[in-house]
Amino acid sequence: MTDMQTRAGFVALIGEPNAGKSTLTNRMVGAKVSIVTHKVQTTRARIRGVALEGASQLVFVDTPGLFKPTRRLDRAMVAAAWGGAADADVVVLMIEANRGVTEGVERILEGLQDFGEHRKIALAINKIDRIKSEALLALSEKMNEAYPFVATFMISAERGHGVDALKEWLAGEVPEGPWLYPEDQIADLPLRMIAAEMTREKLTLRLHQELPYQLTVETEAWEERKDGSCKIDQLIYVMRDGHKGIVLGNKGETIKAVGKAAREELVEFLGRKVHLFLQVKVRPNWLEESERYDEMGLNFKDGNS
Ligand SMILES: Nc1nc2c(ncn2[C@@H]2O[C@H](COP(=O)(O)OP(=O)(O)OP(=O)(O)O)[C@@H](O)[C@H]2O)c(=O)[nH]1
Ligand SMILES: [Mg+2]
Repeated sequence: MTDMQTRAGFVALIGEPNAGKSTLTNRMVGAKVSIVTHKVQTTRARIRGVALEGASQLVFVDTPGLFKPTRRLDRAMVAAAWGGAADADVVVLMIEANRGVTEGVERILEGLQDFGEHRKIALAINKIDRIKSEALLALSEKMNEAYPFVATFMISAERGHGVDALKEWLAGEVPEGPWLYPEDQIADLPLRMIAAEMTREKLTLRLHQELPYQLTVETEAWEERKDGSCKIDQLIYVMRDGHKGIVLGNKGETIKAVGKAAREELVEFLGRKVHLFLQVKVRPNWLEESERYDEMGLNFKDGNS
């Protein structure tokens, strides 16, 4: 038997916030490497998840949603998303079937005009479980009139419909060459960052309105213990005293519940016992501190207006 020619490359997933990019990344990888919530702007930096398909290694680059930025953080997120697309071998634009061609999608299509020539850009219409097939065909036609996508896929990242076909296609599109990561690696993100993200996901799910957008989580210390468990200390930065009170909750019950949920997920991810300690700090100006961006995996200067 002859050895199969291996292939490997980067596949960037771009799209509006909430399109399902992180859900698709996790499904492709077969594990939760990127956090998911029903709220917009969940992902803040590029998250790499690694998947195998036949002889191809696909490095999925989950990116922050593309939207009209106002704050420094927003601008840095949008820059990170376009940067991820620029570095990729294949770009997949994800849109939500049930929302159609929104203003946000139109803005992204405009962005692709400047950027797209000589690049492989495919379209994935996601959440097809939410729309009738006639409407889906019309949407696909409209999108392909607006931009010459090299291929179009109709998928449900959550339920898995159409995902295998997309994966197989991608496997043939990445360039020939050796694999970029060891066979058993599924993510390229420091563990301390993954751990911080898990806590941020639980906070985002539990806190209302603007609060999730005004906090950040950092892993301060990670201690491996002799009994095989690990002790993780994390800091939650908020902007105001009032926010600290909300994150703590009545008698500390909110932060307790967040800690419990995050710890359970960490145990599953790491496969061992975890002691997680959360502390809330008021830091009114954290959105303007470059160190915070380094911790998030973002470029502070990308946020310059
Ligand atoms: N019905 C349905 N919901 C989906 C599907 N895919 C994702 N979702 C939901 O859509 C919401 C957003 O999913 P995410 O994966 O966080 O979206 P995202 O594009 O990464 O969002 P940002 O990180 O904010 O840019 C979540 O509530 C998902 O469960 C799908 O195929 N069908
Ligand atoms: Mg996301």
